[in-house]
Amino acid sequence: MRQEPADIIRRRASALGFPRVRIAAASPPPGVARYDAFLAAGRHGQMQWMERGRDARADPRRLLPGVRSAVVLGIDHAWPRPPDPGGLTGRVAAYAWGRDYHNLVAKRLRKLVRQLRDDLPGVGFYWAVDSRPVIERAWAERAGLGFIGRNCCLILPGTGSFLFLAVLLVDIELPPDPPLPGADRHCGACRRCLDACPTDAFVGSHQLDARRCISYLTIEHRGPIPEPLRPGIGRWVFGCDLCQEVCPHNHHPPRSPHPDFAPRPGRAWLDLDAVLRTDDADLERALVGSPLRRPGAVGLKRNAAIVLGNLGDPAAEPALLHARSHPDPVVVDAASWALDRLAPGATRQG
Ligand code: B12
Ligand code: SF4
Ligand code: SF4
Repeated sequence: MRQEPADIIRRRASALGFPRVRIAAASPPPGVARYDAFLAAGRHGQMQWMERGRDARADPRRLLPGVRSAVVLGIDHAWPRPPDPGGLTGRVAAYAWGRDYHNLVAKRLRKLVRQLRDDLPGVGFYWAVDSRPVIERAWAERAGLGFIGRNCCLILPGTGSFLFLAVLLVDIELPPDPPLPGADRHCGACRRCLDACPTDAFVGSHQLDARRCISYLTIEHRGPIPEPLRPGIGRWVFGCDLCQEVCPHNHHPPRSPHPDFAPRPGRAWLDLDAVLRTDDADLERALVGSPLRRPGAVGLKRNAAIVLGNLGDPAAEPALLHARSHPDPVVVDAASWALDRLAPGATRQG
């Protein structure tokens, strides 16, 4: 029996470890007005690439001429958080505990497209995960994979939001899936995420000012982190999960079927003393293949110093003094700030 293209795509995606597959019509592209408002308000901060990719997001024909459908893939990454080791450690957002999903998902998407080119000769594809100019959550919402919560995350009722998204644009028409039924598509009276954000990054429901978000500050932002925001960073040395952790949809996330996203030793809680004392090149080498590499050694050391300042433990003094002689002024600034916040009893040397 001849298989429909949508069935072939689902079957191939599932065999490659992507069982959550939903389809949306490509026209008109979703989310563009919200995206423009985000940029117009400057909420993207230093993420200039969001401006550069605006036109392709608004018109996906620039990515794939004749695009008719978008296939949205959801990839679960939830694993239980390893226990808090205490001491001079900082928290890492769950998505970064294992292998870098960018590499892993991109590799499988390339394979998927190769297989589909054989299965469906003449059909055009364009794949995207994270850094390519596609508004993934808006497509996922339209395809009925989940709904967008007040915390801006794509939430699957009964599963939660600890999942990555990827999109495959296709230049043939595929039967679209319906959006989730109305009753499943909203947060109701809940506002926990908005109240939980320690840096007041939410401008309102479904609206984030990235410039205040710990995830942006610790991963994307270059240079010193504005001082008034440093205390709110608390123990987050890379990314932040607070607005997801408080969400009732995330209380029992199913365990990811992908062992690559399981926490690697020492990656859910970073040893901050070691981060500050390790040579920059060695630190970056140790983080090859991990999302933790994104801020570079300087960014990670800056974050580590800020968390140590927030912990206030005098035991951090030697590592902070060491960081204060780092060649990059961003690390020196963060270390000096942190030294000033250590609990009384710490001896200031040097
Ligand atoms: C830039 C970016 C960031 C920025 C800005 C985030 C933001 N909220 O805008 C920063 C660095 C802060 C960030 C943080 C995080 N990110 Co991020 N990020 C992106 C990226 C590359 C672009 C997002 C974007 O375009 N933002 C601009 C705003 C305006 O767009 P948007 O939030 O996507 O919202 C659109 C739709 O949701 C829709 N929409 C919004 N609200 C509503 C409401 C209704 C009712 C409707 C119908 C539609 C709608 O319109 C919006 C604009 O078009 C995407 C990947 C991608 N290519 O899409 C990943 C992505 C959104 N991030 C992701 C993740 C995992 C995170 C973090 C959880 C990481 C962490 N733990 O630290 C946090 C979560 C912060 C948060 N609460 O949003 C995942 C989200 C998975 C999910 N389940 O939602 C994505 C999809 C990456 C991926 N491929 O998996 N991120
Ligand atoms: S990721 Fe953290 S800082 Fe960013 S909006 Fe959510 S709770 Fe706030
Ligand atoms: S915490 Fe509540 S308001 Fe926030 S996304 Fe989850 S259900 Fe919606």
